[in-house]
Amino acid sequence: MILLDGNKTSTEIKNEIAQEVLKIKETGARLPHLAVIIVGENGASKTYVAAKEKACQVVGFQSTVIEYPESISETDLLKKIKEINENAEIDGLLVQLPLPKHISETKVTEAIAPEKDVDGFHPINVGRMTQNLPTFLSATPNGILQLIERYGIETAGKHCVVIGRSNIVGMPMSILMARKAYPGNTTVTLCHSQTKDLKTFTLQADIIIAALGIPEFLKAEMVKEGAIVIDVGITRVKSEQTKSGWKLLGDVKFDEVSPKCSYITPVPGGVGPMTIAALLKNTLQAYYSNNQ
Ligand code: BQF
Repeated sequence: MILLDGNKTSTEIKNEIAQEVLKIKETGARLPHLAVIIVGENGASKTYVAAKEKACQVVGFQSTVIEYPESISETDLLKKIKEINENAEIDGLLVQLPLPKHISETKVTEAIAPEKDVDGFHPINVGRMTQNLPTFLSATPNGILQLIERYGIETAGKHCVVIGRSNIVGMPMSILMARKAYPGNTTVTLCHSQTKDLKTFTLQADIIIAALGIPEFLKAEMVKEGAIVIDVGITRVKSEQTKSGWKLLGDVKFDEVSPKCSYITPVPGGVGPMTIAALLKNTLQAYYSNNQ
């Protein structure tokens, strides 16, 4: 069993980006700049935004975090997005999800200029992804592809079972793994909450991407010997073992599944850090494509 180390791989990617930033600095040009908007007091969201801000600092990007109270109106939020869209000094913009119920995530997503949409959530960018056109691949799927690529894992002709059909992970992942590309060229089965007898599918999988958001859902009896397992789950549960009082659980019962795997991602330290690295990659891509 080989551990797909997201901490190590994301550090490598961040080092490469930091090198690029040094080259940019030498030319005297302005630096890549990511703006993040966060609304309300969701603890997990705050952690994620802090991780993104820290990562920008590590590679030498400029970053701006804009915090609004839960009470901000949709109109005011959309106004701010428009202002950032028009700000030539900012390359990438993301609005941390989820948003409070009185704000439409669809309207917000569609308000972000597609060329600054480093999360790749705008319908234009999702459409471009499905057609294999240049775009921003959303951070989690992009991070997973990076991990597969950097470990040199063969994918062509394999059977990839994706569990979960969210707009953020399952749906794009299924499309990306079916693309005529590397990583890709797999035969994809997209399973979800209405799938009957899920186990018959997962047992046939060479690659399983678990993105359903149910902690420790995937058990050893559901996995074929030698399978590659990518765990996208990150549910925070209370724990007495950690200082913070929290621990992260994946969608995979790691202790029993990992001995059967050829490769598997841990949680934490697997897909999570790759998501952050992919966001930085997208921001650098936005910088280059909007700047020349
Ligand atoms: C790790 C996210 C669900 C909903 C919205 C490192 C992150 C997580 C885990 C992180 C995530 C998940 C992010 C680890 C960003 C990934 O060490 O395992 C980093 O910060 N993520 C997000 O911004 O929004 C989410 C998951």
